Amino acid sequence: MSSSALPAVPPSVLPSVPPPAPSSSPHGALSAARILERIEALARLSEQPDGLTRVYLSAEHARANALVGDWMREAGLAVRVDAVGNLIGRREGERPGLPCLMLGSHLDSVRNAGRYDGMLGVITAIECVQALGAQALPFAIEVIGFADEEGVRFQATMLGSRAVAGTFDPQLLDLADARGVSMRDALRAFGLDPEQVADAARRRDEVLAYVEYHIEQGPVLEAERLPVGVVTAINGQQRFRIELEGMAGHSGTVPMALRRDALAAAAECVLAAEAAAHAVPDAVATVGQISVAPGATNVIPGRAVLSLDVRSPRDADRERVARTIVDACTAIGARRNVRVSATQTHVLDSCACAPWLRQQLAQAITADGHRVRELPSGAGHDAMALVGLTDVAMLFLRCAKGISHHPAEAIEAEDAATGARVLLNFIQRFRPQGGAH
Ligand code: HGY
Ligand code: MN
Ligand code: MN
Repeated sequence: MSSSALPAVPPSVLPSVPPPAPSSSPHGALSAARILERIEALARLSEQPDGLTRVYLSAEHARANALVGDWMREAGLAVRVDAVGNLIGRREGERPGLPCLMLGSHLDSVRNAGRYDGMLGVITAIECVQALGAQALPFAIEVIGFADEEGVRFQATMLGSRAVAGTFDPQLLDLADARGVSMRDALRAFGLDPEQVADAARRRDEVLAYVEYHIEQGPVLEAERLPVGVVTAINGQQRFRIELEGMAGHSGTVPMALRRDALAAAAECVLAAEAAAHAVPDAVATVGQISVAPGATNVIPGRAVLSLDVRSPRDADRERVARTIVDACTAIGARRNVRVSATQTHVLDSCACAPWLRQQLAQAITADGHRVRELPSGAGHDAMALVGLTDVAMLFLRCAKGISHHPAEAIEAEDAATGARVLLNFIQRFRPQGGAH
C-alpha cells in the first residue's frame, strides 16, 4: 500500500524553538493536579472512541507529540522530535552542552490501555523540570517521550529507546502493520526519513544516566502500603510470531480424521505455552493475539497466527521456556499435518538497575519519609533498551490493585504528588557516578 493511503498525519517534526526563560521563581511548586489533568488530556488522544489506544506513528501519536511538546516548552525545555519520532525536551545545566540526566518513559499505549503506563513518567518529569525554575544544575536534563515501547503496531517493541541507544535494527523498517503498511512508509507519512533513523542514536558521553518513573503495574507496593519503590532489575523478554498453515475446508463435509485444522492446532499451542511457563518458577508465557483465516462459521480454519510473549528474571530460563514452547508447537503441527513456523520478533535480556542510582533514589525516598522497598519489574520498560548506552534505574509508583494494560489502571492523587516530590528530590540531589564521564 502506498504511503499516500495512510491517514493524513500533521507534520510531526516540531519547530525547534528556543525555550522561554525558565520561570523566575527558583523553585516552582509541583502540581499533582496539573499532572492528573495532563494525564486525562493525553488519554483523549486515542484511535479508540471509547478508550485509549495510541500506536506508533499514528495521527494520535503526532497529536500527543504536539501536546506534550507544548507542555515541555511551558516548562522551559527546548523541544525536538528525533529521527524515529521520539519527543525530546532539553534543559541546559549551568553552562550549555553539559551531559544530561535523561528522564522519561513512553507515549504509546497498548490497545484499550490504562492512562498511566508510560504517560505518568513523561508528564511527571516535565512537572519536575518546571518546578526547578531557574535552579542551575551541574548537568543538563533531557525528558524523552519514547515513540514506541509497547510494540503494538509492528510487533517489535522498544523501537524509540533502541534508536536512542543506537541498537535499532534497520531490518525492522520492513515490518508491516495489520494493514500491510511498512514501518518505512509509516515513518515517511509521519514526516520522517527512514534512511535517517540512525541519527537518533546518542553518544555515551552525552548521557550521565537514564531514570524512568513508572507505575509498578503489580500489587507489591499496594500490599505493603508503600507509595514508591526502587527497581532492582527488569525481567528479560522474548516475542515470537507463530504461523500455522493447515487446510481450509467445508465444515459439514470433511470428516474429523481428515482435517488439518489450523485453529485446533493453535489451541493446543496456547495450552502448551501455558504449561511450559507453569513448569519453571518465575517464568511467564502469554499468547495475547490470535488471527484466524478465512474466519467463517462453516469453514475449517486453514490458517492461524499467534503472538507469543515469554519472560523470566533469568535469561537462561526464559530461553529454555521459549525453546520448549516452540518445540511443542512444531510437534503439534507434525501430528496434525499443519505446517508451523515460529519467528522471533523481539528479544531483550533482563536488565540490572545500577546500584549507585538505586542508592540515590533510595535517599530521595527516605528524605520524603518513606520506607525504601526494592523490587524487580515483571513488566518491560524503555530502560532495558537504554542499558547499553548508560546506567539505568527506575522509580515505581503504587497503582490500584496492580492493574495495568487495562482501563481500570489507576493511581491516587496523593501518590502522584509523592512520586513527583521524590523524583524532584532525586533530580536536585543527583550527582553523576564519580568518573562516569
Ligand atoms: O510488555 C511490557 O511489559 C511493557 O508494558 N511494554
Ligand atoms: Mn505497558
Ligand atoms: Mn510502560
